[in-house]
Amino acid sequence: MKESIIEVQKAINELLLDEIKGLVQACLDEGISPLEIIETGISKGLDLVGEQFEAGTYFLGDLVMAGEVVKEAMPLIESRMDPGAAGQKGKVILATVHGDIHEIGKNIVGMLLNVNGFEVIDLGVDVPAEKIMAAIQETGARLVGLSALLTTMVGGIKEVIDSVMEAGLKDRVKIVIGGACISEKLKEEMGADAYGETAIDAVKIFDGFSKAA
Ligand code: B12
Repeated sequence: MKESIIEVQKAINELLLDEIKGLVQACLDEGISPLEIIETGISKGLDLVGEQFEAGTYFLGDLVMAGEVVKEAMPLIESRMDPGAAGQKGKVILATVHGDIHEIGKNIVGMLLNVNGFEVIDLGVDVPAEKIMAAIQETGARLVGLSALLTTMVGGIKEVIDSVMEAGLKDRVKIVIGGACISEKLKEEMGADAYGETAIDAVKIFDGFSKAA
């Protein structure tokens, strides 16, 4: 792995707010793709932060700071992504489930969907099922992406799926789930239409559904 991308990982792990932009810029100058910076630099750096939190060497304030460090870098990365043909592949409603305020992964998924030609309706974090249902009804979107990182909050996914079923929309609306605590097994248990491990998977899955629609 290139030294410059390891520097990005380290800067996230060490919460270096003032240095992150310069380090990301160095990666871009070396020709490292925005996607590689996200997947290998930023996400891996956040995994290291998570490990320190689990080990008890980092606390909640450090997690907050890690989020801020990533936010500092994202506009620069986003500015280097090829803009897609706006919205032509259809609308995707995105949300982090009720009770969960993790947004970085969802935002990356949204950014990639956007540059790949989807119109993204981002409802934000801690979104209750009713709000997601209302958005489905109002916008006519047939694709929904739900993000969840907290094991204790995955019930929020089931609530959305049950609401879609109750409204008689299960055949029309496809629900794709992802986030660090989600698995293929959980997807089966919840009755979601697909599970994507990464943001790149998310694009492939939504592409498939939009072609089939
Ligand atoms: C940063 C962080 C925070 C920040 C988030 C800041 C922000 N603005 O988002 C803050 C401070 C809010 C936070 C809070 C908490 N956190 Co936290 N957090 C993290 C950390 C370190 C990184 C998360 C992250 O952004 N990862 C990087 C992104 C890119 O990864 P990702 O979200 O998984 O997304 C990728 C894929 O999953 C996928 N994806 C994501 N969404 C979707 C959606 C779809 C549709 C698809 C297809 C794909 C997809 O694509 C993305 C890119 O490839 C993780 C550790 C970790 N390794 O995940 C802990 C972690 C998730 N947090 C954890 C915990 C426990 C908490 C707290 C409960 C701590 C506390 N005691 O209060 C609170 C909960 C607050 C709440 N109600 O939500 C635990 C969760 C354990 C569990 N399984 O339940 C973790 C795993 C840390 C740990 N190892 O213990 N956290």
